[in-house]
Amino acid sequence: MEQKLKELERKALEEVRAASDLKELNQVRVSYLGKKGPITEVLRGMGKLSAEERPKMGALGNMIRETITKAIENKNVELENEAVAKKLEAETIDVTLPGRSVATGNRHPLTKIIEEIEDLFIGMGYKIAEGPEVEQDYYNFEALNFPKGHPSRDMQDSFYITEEILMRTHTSPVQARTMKKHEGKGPVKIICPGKVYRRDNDDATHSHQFMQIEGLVVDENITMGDLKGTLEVFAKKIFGADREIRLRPSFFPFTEPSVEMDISCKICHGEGCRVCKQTGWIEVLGAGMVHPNVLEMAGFDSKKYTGFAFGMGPDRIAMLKYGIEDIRYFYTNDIRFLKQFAVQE
Ligand code: 2U9
Repeated sequence: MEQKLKELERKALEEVRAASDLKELNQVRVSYLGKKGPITEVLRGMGKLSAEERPKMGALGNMIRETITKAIENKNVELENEAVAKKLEAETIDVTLPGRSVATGNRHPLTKIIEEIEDLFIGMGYKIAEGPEVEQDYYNFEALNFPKGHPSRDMQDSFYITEEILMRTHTSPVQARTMKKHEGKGPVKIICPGKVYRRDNDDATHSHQFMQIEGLVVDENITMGDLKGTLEVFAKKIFGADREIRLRPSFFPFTEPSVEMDISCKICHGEGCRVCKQTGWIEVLGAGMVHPNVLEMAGFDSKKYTGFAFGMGPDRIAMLKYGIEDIRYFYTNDIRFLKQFAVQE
């Protein structure tokens, strides 16, 4: 019996040593120390032993059980430590690795240019005014000195909803509405950005929907000098301090006199080159003194009040500033085009 017990001890200790994880170790514990295990089985035969041998074998059995229990406990600690070490190793984080960059978007080039222009005029005391894109014929044309049936209407064909309702062809109706709200009292000093619509065939320089920013100042003693000074500040801020401006006579129904503003060509500085079509100048915007008819229709006394107005297309401004060749790039949302404006965000 002694031999059988010692043999069991040897085998059990060997199996404990060989256990590679906690599950296997538990199996060893159950198979050797359980109630139906081989040690109990061997000790059951003690009845056949002499009275002298019996307590000896009982004590040996208990000692072996204890030895195996201790060995299992030690192995348990060893395996647990191993498992923790393995887990720690697997989960090690290299804090020196560079982080993954978060993909961010950027403002649309038109939004950028519009916000830049807005900031400039806000700095000069202007307020931003907005209005509906679906507009009444009255505010889009009539109030701006385009009478019904007048040839001046031919310059701006629109998309009509009904005979009297259309997609606005410019942001000028916002100025007309704002002036009316002032009930004949100045000053009015506003900047009106927004989308406008024209019945045009799309090509590199035309789009049936584009952006406009128009400005309007109405007060006593406003002169053409105020207009010229304002436009000069605008041109130098947006295109660079080294650019010159010039005003050429023009015609708009809502202004009299009307002008167009050019800036000196940045490539040839006025000498004449391919970019400026040999003129030395590049056309940027239109402007003028508010027509007395427009002042009167909006409820202002044209003997007491004068005003200036200007209008520009941010699409054209952005094309000139960033050297963009085709207006359609703004509206087709090719990510490769848009991503180029992510700098300085
Ligand atoms: C009111 C009175 C006057 C706004 C003006 C222009 C000249 C002009 C065009 C430039 C290019 C628009 O984007 S574009 O096609 N605009 O040339 N706009 S003066 O004059 C106004 C507006 C409203 C009540």
